[in-house]
Amino acid sequence: MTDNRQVRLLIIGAPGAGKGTQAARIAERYGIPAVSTGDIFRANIKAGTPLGQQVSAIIESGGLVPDELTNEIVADRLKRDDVTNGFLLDGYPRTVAQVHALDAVLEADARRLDAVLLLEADTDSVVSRLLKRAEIEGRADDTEEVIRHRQEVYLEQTAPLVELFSQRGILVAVDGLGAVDEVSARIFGALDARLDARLGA
Ligand code: B4P
Repeated sequence: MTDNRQVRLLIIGAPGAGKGTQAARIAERYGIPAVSTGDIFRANIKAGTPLGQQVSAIIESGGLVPDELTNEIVADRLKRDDVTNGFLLDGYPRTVAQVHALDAVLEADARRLDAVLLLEADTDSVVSRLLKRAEIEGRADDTEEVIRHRQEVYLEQTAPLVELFSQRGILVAVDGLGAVDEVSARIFGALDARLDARLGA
């Protein structure tokens, strides 16, 4: 198994694919912190920090925060002590430029990714999930128009990363449809197998 070993993961998928939901569970299973760029931005918006003021309009419109800013935040976050034994990045990288920035940060410390988890879900399912969340949480970027725009941004800017990680041989694709527990069970099965193979268990 993967106990006492460093585990570095990414979770990637369309908005609403269940990244945040599953990230918390994966982080608990492997004893690593989940780092969500979306959560970092939302916390800053809520606290009214200069960063929050800078990004709130972008997030409300469903666009991406500029790479330079996002890369700097993640690079700083990955210097903290709690990621020494691994991490799960949720919602980052989202562009090819962010992949290159992450590569540079990891290479500087001779760190490498163990697996990139792709959570697959069709557009209709993710849109309906997000509309449901809108009723419960009232997130500013969960209106139908913005949700549709976020899906387009994902297809244009983030979906191409799937091929890139596949070429690197670290992509693990899992069906994100079904009950949350079912999806978690699929993820754990797929990740355990990948990590054990990679870490030589
Ligand atoms: P995120 O916070 O990453 O938002 P998201 O893509 O919508 O994912 P989220 O985690 O919230 O949703 P999830 O799929 O878990 O980003 C928000 C914004 O921040 C972006 O639009 C962008 O502006 C900015 N940003 C973030 N990272 C950036 C970056 N790297 N570069 C530039 N800008 C960046 O879940 C959705 C819903 O589905 C939930 O309500 C959940 O309860 C439900 N759900 C989950 N699993 C389910 C299941 N199995 N069945 C039914 N419902 C389920």
